[in-house]
Amino acid sequence: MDEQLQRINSPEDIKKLDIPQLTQLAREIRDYIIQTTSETGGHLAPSLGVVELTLALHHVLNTPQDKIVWDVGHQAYAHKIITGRREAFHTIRQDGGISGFPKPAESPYDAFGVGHASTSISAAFGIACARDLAEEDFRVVAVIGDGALTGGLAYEGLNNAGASGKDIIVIVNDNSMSISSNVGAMSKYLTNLISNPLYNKIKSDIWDFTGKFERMGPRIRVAARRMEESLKGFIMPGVLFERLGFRYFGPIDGHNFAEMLHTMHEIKELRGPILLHILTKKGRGYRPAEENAPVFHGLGKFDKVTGVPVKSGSVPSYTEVFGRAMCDLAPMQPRMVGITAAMSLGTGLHLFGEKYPQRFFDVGIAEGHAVTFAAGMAAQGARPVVAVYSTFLQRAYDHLIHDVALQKLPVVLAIDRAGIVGDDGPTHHGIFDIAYLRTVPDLVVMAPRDEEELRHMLFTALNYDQGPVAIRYPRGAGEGVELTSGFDLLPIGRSETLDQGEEIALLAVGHLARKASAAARIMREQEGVAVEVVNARFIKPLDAGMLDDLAARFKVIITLEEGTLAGGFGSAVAEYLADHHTGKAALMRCGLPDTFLSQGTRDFMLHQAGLSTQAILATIQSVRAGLENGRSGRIRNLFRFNRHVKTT
Ligand SMILES: Cc1ncc(C[n+]2csc(CCOP(=O)(O)OP(=O)(O)O)c2C)c(N)n1
Repeated sequence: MDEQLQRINSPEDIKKLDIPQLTQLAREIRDYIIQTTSETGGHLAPSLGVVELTLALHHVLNTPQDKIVWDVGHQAYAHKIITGRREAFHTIRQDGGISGFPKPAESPYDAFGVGHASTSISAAFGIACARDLAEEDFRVVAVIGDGALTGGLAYEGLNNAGASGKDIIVIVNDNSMSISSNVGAMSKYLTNLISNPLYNKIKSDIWDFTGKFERMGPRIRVAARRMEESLKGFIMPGVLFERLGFRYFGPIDGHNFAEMLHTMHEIKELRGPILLHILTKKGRGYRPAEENAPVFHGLGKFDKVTGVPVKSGSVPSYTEVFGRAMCDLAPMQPRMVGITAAMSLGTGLHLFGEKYPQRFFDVGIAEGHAVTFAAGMAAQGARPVVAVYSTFLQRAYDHLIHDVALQKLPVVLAIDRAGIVGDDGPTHHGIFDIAYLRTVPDLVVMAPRDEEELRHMLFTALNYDQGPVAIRYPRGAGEGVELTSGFDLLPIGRSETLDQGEEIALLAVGHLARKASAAARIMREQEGVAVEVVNARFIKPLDAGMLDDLAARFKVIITLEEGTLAGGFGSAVAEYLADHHTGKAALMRCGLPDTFLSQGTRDFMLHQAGLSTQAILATIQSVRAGLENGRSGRIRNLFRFNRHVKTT
């Protein structure tokens, strides 16, 4: 490690540095972030873009008494490095390591926990109000990107905070990018502010000029302010932030220390809601990231020299198969449209968008809007497919119930990253969707056993017109099965038996059906024991006939799901068995415990949770041992032994 960075143990050390030293430190921090993320993966481009901003904030503010609330938090790597986590930085996003996002439990400098977008202004305003009630005195700064500013929550925060007159600073980090290019009217508005040099020139001239008459008291500043107001009304297309109650500063160059420090020192002393608009370059200082910010937004390991991502095998991901199936189905379904909330790359919908731009809608980081927008389209006869990550669909729960399901509108939800996502950790695991979806009336919920079945499910969903359909599938590579070119219509609510057996039945959701089948094969080959395996296919409606049959024929039914056990698929089966008093089978539920899971690799975490092939095998063997001993109580205890999951 080079000179400056080695000496930075806390933000106190930053305050002593002059601009050349800060510039040197910024360079070293960038190198350190690039080197580390090339080995661990992570959110590289966002973090490189805010190095100067981070140093300037800690230079001017008195952290941690003053609070910095990062939006999304994916850009906080430099913040972590200079707030005592320099040595731990190489463990970022790994099992037992530091989080990839701000986490108050990790450091007092992380004022608010985050991972989802657009929360910073609301949270910062809450902190400001609590501060004032307690008659405390510190500054609160929300740092929000132009992408996160497309989320409705950001406006709720601005609206509330602006009218309050309370002391709060919002910094808009404008790099014109969300993950992909930013979209929407606000993005255009910000661009307009940047490209209005006349206003900016006159404005800074006025402030420079009046600044020279400081001793003449506030009167001249008041006059200048009036001039600025009328100037804005005259020259600018709108003074949105000012009308919302914020005093607007900027745009300034977010990589220029002199300008940043000067402006921040000035606004730090001002009272009331302040909005500072800074311009930055995403991926700044690393050419591959500057040139391809969408790919370098968040990625796995890569070659630091060439910038080429390390390839992770040749099996196509569920995401890719979904994206291609959308393209294949488009000619057959002329009214089908694809909708994403700023995640076209992540969900694979960009493939459809490139081929059918008229039928592709990126609505910004606005999941609730995406779902209601889809409802509107469906009400008018279109066949919308909303491609969304499980964790972000949480934002759209009321929209799904009130706007979609209640009206039985045929909206398809393609839910990617359902289950454990791995290194992004607890803010991003998609483990609640089974529990929150299966309680919605008239919603069909499916999970494919492999990427080929995903194609058939998408086809089935688009041919079902009785109401909405959700299809949940996991992160990462598919199962490597052969992909056909045709599409099959699956009977709604009908499961599929993969293996015949006796005594023990495994009833599995999604890809776990294949793992269960692999475990059953080992049992058959090594121990001569036949275990029944059923691919549930439908989480809702349940296959009642299949459940009656299993309950009548088996001693133990084991449900397997990559989702929270509380309220999950196993709970649905338990409810059915209890309500229908069917059979005598003991039911065991295998899934994720009622806790926020930590981070690590997906395979490792699945294994810890008892959901790998080996762990399922161990469970079958334990249950068999329990059955042989005739101690049913022991079966349950043995079952618990698999769940050594790490929590947050
Ligand atoms: C509710 C929600 N939806 C989607 C995402 C995924 N996501 C993470 S960062 C990001 C783009 C953020 O853009 P911006 O705020 O401009 O920050 P930048 O990465 O450009 O610095 C998106 C869509 C998220 N974190 N939260």
